[in-house]
Amino acid sequence: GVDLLTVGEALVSLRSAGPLTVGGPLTPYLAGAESNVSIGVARLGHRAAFAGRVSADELGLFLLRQLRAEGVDVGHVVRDPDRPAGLMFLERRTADLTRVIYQRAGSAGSALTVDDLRPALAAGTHVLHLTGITPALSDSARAATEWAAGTAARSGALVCLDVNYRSRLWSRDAARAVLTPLAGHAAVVVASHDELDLLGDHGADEPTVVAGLLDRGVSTVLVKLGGDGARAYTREGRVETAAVPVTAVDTVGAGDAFTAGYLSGHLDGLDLAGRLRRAVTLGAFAVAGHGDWEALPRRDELALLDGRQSGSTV
Ligand code: KDG
Repeated sequence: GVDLLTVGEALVSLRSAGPLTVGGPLTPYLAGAESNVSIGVARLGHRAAFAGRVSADELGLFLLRQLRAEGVDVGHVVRDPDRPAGLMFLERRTADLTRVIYQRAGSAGSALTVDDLRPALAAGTHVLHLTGITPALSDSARAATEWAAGTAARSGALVCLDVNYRSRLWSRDAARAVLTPLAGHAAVVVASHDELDLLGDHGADEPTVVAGLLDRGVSTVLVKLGGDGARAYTREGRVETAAVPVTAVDTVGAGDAFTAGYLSGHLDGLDLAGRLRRAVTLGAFAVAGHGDWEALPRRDELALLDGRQSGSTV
């Protein structure tokens, strides 16, 4: 077994440094919220695995190579000879506005099935991490996500669900109809403030949604507040943490880093304040560097941003 298993679609992301132009550079990276979390956790020394379906061509191999290089176990990834890799274009239109274009309909990752996940779940994991992206990809991917959440929860694993609402994949109403019941399998639910009403009644406020989740057996609800830090709710009450102050250069992947930090803290047996502290620390690393996950710390770097002066040399 492993410490953490994530399930989802790993994507080839093609990033431009400026507006898309003929002959301009597009640089390939590995992206995907769930694989980002597996890398964040693996960099901190935990045993992390990623399961899903990738294309059998060079692009699928590219994804597997990056994951292996980061120490993520990909032994249960299914190679699909008939479907292409999911693509994501990130067009840096202005310094702080990046446009996203997906080309993932009909991709290998979106064809995920329950059977694809049986070996990874049977191998065992302490933590299963899922996001609300995967069930938006196809009916079979939704069924696979629901099956994995239920199976892992029944086996005693800690199930973590990050809402990760993607408006380019489904409507808020469609997301709410799937994610509200799915959250009932999770012990940890992660959302940004504006995603909370996808976990309860339309328009419900934060206290109402949180109370509903805690009633349905969720033990911890984490609300990400970006530069304002995060709030955590449990049956014992509410804990808040400020963000670690850094110069943000790229916010993509910050939420995944936050979740990776929280789950690493869980695996290390930290208390709630310690888990939150690690979550905001990884979020800070993610926004302070370019790329979805490239800037995430190794364990010996966790204290690098503590008490930092701007422009300091270490
Ligand atoms: O969290 C970062 C993700 O948004 C990115 O890696 C791509 O998974 C992705 C998605 O579906 O948007």
